[in-house]
Amino acid sequence: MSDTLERQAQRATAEFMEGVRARNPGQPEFHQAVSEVVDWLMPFILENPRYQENALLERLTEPDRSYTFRVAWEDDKGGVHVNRGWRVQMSNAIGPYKGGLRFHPSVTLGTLKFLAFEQVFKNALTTLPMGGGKGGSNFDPKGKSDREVMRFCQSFMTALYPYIGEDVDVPAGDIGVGGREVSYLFGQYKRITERWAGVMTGKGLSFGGSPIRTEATGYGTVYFVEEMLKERGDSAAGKTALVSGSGNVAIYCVEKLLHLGSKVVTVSEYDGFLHIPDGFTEEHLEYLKDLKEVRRGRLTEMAEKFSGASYVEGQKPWGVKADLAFPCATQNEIVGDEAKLLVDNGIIAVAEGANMPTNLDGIHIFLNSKVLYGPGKAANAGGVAVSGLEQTQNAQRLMWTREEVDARLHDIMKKIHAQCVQYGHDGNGYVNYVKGANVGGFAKVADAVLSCGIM
Ligand code: NDP
Ligand code: 2IT
Repeated sequence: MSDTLERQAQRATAEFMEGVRARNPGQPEFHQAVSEVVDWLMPFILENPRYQENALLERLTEPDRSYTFRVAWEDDKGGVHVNRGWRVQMSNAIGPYKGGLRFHPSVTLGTLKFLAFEQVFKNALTTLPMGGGKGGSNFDPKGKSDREVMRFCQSFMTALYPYIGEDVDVPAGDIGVGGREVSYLFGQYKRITERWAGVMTGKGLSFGGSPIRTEATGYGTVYFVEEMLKERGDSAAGKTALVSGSGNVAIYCVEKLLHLGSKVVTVSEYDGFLHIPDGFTEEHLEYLKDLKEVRRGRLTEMAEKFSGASYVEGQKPWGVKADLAFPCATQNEIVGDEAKLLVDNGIIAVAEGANMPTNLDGIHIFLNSKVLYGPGKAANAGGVAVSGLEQTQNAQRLMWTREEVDARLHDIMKKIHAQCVQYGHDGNGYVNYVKGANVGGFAKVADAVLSCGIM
C-alpha cells in the first residue's frame, strides 16, 4: 500500500469511527467490532470509489431494524421476574437474517449489535445465502431449574415470534442457549403459530436438527487451524493446545483436537481454568461432556476427580506454554498483555472459536509477530454454516448423514480459508487473515447491497 493511500485511509477511518461512536453512544463492543472491520477495509474502499459514493459503510453499520421487548416470567416459587429481550436484524442483503440468541446477564443492545455486525460478514464467508442478525436477553440461565428456563423461553418466544420465519429470520444458539433452550423456543413457536417450520436451527435430531450442528463450531475452528498450518507445511498433530471456555464450542474443539492427535492442556470457566499438563484423554472429555452438557456442574469437580489435574482460580489459561490457542469463551478474553504473553511463550497459531475474544491491541500484537491468527468471523463460521445446512435439509424435508454434513463443513472451512488467503496475502508469504476475512466478507455483501438500490 502506498504511503499516501495509507495516510488517507487512516484519516477516513478516524473520521468514520468518530461518527459511529457519536451515533451509538454507550456501545463500546459495537465500536470495537466496527473498528476492527473498518481498519482493514478502508484502503479497499478508497480503491473502489463506488462503495464510498454509495455510503456502504454507513449503511452496513446501521441495523435494518432492532426489536426490544419485555420478557416477564414466573419462577418455581411463584415470584415474578422481568428481563429484556432483543433481536437485531442487521442485514438481509444476501439471505434471510441468521444468527444466534445469547442469554447472559452481561447482554445489552450494544453486545448484540456487535455480534450481529460480525455475523453479516461471517455468514457471507460461508458461501451460503445467509444475512446477519443476533438476539438474546440479559436473563441468566445459571442456577435456574429446567421449568424456569422453559417458562422464560416460552415468554421470550411469545414476544419474538412475529418477527422471525424460515424466509425472514432464523435464530439459533449462542452463550447460554443450547439444545435445551432452542427446543423450548421452537416448541413455543409451533404452539403459537400452529405450524412446523425450520425457523430455528440447532434443533434436536428427532425434530429437524442437523447431524454435526452441535459439534460444528468447535470442529470447524480446528479444521480452520489445520488449513492455516498447512500453508506452512505444518499440522496440529503433536502440538500442545490451550482451549478457553468449557461450553459447546470449547468441548467440540477439544474433541476434534484429540482426534487429530494434539495435546490439549486447558479448558476454562468464568473464574479460572482447569490445567491438565499431561493432556486431555477421551476419559477426561467424556467426563467434561457429562459435567457441562448434562449436570451443568463446575470444573473444580474435575480437578478433584482426576489426579494430575488442577483448577487455577482467578486466572485465564494464556500463561501456559503451548503451540496453539483456541479462545472459545467470550469477547475480550485476550487483551494486549495476554497476547504478548502468548507470543513470548512461542505460540504458533491462534484460532478464535469465540466472537471477538481478542481486543484490538491483542490483534496487532499477533499480526506484528506474524502469528497465524484466525479471527472469529472466519475460524468459528462452521457453526452457522451447519445451521445453513440445517435450513437446507428442513426445506428439502430430508436429513443427511453425519458423514455428509461433516464433509460439507470441512469443505466450507477450506473455502473460507481460501477467501482469507485471496484477500489477505501480503505477497511475502504471510497471510493477514483479519484483512482477508473482512475484505472477503465485505466484498460479497457490499456488491449485493449495491445491486438492490439505495435503501
Ligand atoms: P456456552 O454457553 O456453551 O459456553 C460459554 C463458555 O464461555 C462457558 O465455559 C462460560 O463459562 C464461558 N463464558 C461465558 N461468558 C463468560 C465471561 N463473561 N467470562 C468468562 N467466561 C465466560 O456458549 P458457546 O460455547 O456456544 O459460545 C462460546 C463463544 O463462541 C461465544 O463467544 C459465542 O458467541 C461463540 N460462538 C458460538 C457458536 C455456537 O454455535 N454456539 C458459533 C460461533 C461462535 P461459565 O459457564 O463458567 O460462565
Ligand atoms: O456466532 C455464531 O455464529 C452463532 N452463535 C451461531 C449462529 C447460528 O445461526 O447458527
